[in-house]
Amino acid sequence: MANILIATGNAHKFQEIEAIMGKFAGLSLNLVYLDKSYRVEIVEDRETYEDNAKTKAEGYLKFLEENPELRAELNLDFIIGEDSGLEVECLEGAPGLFTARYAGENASDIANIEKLLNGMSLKTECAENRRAKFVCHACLYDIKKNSFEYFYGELKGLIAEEISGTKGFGYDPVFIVPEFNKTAAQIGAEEKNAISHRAVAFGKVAEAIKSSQS
Ligand code: ITT
Repeated sequence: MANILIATGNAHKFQEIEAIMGKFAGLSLNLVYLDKSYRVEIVEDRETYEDNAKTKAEGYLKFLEENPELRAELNLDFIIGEDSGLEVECLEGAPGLFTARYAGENASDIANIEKLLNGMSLKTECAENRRAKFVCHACLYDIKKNSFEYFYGELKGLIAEEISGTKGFGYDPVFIVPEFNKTAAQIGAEEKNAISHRAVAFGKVAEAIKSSQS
């Protein structure tokens, strides 16, 4: 059994990662989530997704070093940081690294979506090209080896002109998944978790953990 802390404060991400890794054959995992009540402070100010993902893993490690009882109780083997984002072609890759805070620090999902749709409606290129992708970078910190490894996944799609669907989180209500011709908020969690950027990256993480155990 591997004990793994997912270094995120986003409960939706954690649920998806749990569903994705939980289904991985031949792996026995205990995934841990520290909700917002733990108040782990992370400053996400790096210039790449990889560095931000590493910063999250290191930030949670530091938090556990300051809380030795919790650290002993969790008895972790790995800490995984994840940084993800949305890149829209006609906006030259924006919102990119700023995806979570596109409409400002602590912006709601709906405020971020509105900023995106308004920005796209003002750009002529966006009338013809609504291609976009979700990207996911995971940083696997192996506590015993004191090593960091990086894994990547992406999901290509299109930005809808309006919101549809109530499932998922973040930009899902405007992200059309071509395979289903529906937004990621209209398809079920099971469908999303089979093909998403997070599913691809965390499938690779699961493979790496599996091979480190054998
Ligand atoms: P942590 O840093 O605590 O993990 P966060 O939500 O701030 O949580 P990120 O910094 O990685 O995470 O921001 C990624 C943002 O990209 C996220 O808040 C969503 O708005 C968006 N996003 C990422 N994956 C998504 C998905 O599967 N569906 C919809 N939006 C997604």
